[in-house]
Amino acid sequence: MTTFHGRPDGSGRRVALVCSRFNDLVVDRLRHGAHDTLIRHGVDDEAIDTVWVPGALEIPLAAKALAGTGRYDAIVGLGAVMRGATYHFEVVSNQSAAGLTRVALDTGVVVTNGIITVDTMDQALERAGSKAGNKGAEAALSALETVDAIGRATDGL
Ligand code: INI
Repeated sequence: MTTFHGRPDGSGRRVALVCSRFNDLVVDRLRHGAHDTLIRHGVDDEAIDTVWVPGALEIPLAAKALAGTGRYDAIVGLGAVMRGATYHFEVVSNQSAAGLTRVALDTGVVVTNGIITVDTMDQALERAGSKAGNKGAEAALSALETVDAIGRATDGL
């Protein structure tokens, strides 16, 4: 039996961050966490591109366009969906997550989900660099690990 484990080694990797401006106070912290994690794991600053879109619902389409360029090893979606702010919380959170999964499956490019879904601004800030860690950093780390795991298991094919 052969077992493959990915290591979050970012050297030589190219990564795109797709960020939504809605709740950008929070999203910028997620972006910062993701960027910092990529740099600390060896991704060159020049190899990180950041694209801003209006809201979480626009993240999957931008991710799909970027995946289609063939330039990126991984794409990280970063957003914040807050229940208090909208009557269509479920739509925005479910569709943005489903959209990101679909982009990954349709394109074969690693896409990770750093879109937090919370009830309040306090909960959002907790997940954007305080008590509950930084979900942007986690999504960036997951992206590097997944790229590496798939590369090992498929021998780069
Ligand atoms: N977009 C978000 O990223 N977060 C939210 O909390 C949110 N709320 O609350 O509505 C939100 N809505 C906008 C949506 O993502 C689209 O940009 C909009 O519907 C236009 O397509």
